[in-house]
Amino acid sequence: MAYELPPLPYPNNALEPYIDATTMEIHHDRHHKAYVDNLNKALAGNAALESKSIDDLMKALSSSVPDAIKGPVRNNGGGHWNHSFFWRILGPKAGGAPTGKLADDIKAAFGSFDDFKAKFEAAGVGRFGSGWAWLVVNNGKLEIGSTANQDNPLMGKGIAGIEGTAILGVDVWEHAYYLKYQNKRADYLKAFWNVVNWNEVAKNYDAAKK
Ligand code: MN3
Repeated sequence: MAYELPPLPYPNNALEPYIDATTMEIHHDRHHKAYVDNLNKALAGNAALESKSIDDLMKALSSSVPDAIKGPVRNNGGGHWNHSFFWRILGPKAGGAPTGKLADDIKAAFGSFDDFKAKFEAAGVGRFGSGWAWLVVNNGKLEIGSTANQDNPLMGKGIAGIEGTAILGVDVWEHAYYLKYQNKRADYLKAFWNVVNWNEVAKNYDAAKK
């Protein structure tokens, strides 16, 4: 069973004015689609890997994916997982601040919500080239990190440099922001907070803590 491009859970223009409709259309319909297509090409004929969920494929990257296709699976499988995750933690009429246990634990871990945002933005700005910034639950604790290219925490520390369960992430590839923000990645990251779907992040947090 081949991997499939999930539909965006809202219209292309739903995140305006913070993320523009053209960026969303190209990002989902072309970039994400290309990761899915190239992942399927890389796995063609390997029924055992093709039948895994994308989560399990990421976790199996270091142990079960043959060296001959490890590079393409890392890049394109990572691209598929990361973008599928990203669309869900964004939303229209979103933003604001988390509530409840997640809000309390962010405050305990980082000092305040504003301190957390500053540290998360710094992780995104500080990632040289293309990659992602993440908020993960690692051994029950909230941590901020970043990965290069399409790596993600599920791949494990040996590959991605960080580990844990991602509950929030932001794409800092230029394709995610260049049309509207040009070279100003920091401005894009500040605008990102207006479209974070904290209900979904809280669900991710609850699941990660189980
Ligand atoms: Mn992207």
